[in-house]
Amino acid sequence: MRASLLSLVAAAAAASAQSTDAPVVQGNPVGAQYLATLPIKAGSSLGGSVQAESAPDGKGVLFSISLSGLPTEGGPFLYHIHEKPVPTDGNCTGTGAHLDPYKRGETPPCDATKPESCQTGDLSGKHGTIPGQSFTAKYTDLYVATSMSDPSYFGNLSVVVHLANKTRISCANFSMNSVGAVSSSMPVPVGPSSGHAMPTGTGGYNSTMTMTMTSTATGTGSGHSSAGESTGSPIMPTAPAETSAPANSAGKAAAGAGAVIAAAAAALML
Ligand SMILES: [Cu+2]
Repeated sequence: MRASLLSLVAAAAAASAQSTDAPVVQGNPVGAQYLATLPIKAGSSLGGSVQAESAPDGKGVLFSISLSGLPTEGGPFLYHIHEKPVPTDGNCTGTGAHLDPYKRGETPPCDATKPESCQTGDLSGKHGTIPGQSFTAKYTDLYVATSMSDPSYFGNLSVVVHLANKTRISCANFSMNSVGAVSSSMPVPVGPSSGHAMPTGTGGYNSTMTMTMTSTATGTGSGHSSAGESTGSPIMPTAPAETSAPANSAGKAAAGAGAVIAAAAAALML
């Protein structure tokens, strides 16, 4: 039965590994900002910019798009982050395909109601095409990164504007305005979880450990250890009863073992 449960879990894991969905990008460096400015070519009035900066909570990237002078025909227009920068000759064909680190490919077309399933660089697929000759939009895309180590990083890539028939009518490289600050990871969960486990799991036996910790903690004056002191002290009154009645302590040990099993079971369910 346990084996079948395990194989079920393995099958579920394999299924999710096959998925091409893009993960939500967390931890984008706060304040990171990039800007792509479309060059105005001779004989064309198309211009504008795509500004991108880390969302304030580091989850995804906030885009501010402002374009004007789009053609009177050939829309609705598309725009994407492409997988390569614009070459020095300015030829938009050199930008290659779309940014697509999770390899979902061009087909089927992006379903905007499932943005995680779209090509990461398919901004107009996820957030809407450009209907007219000028366009402004602001939105957060959760699947692109301002962290250089992330496969969805776009800061060294380009944005390309297309006619509806995919013809590339303009392109520009992103340039960095600010690299941003990487927020430090918080080791908070360790404290509370070990604090809970100690009283349940080992009961009275552990109270001596807690007390030793408390006495050294007063010396060093750590704020976190003094929080442990308050959970430790309620156990103290049970300690004398334990030493005076050996039979009782065996019962307690059994109860303690039960608690350990329950805790282990709870851990497995997580
Ligand atoms: Cu494109």
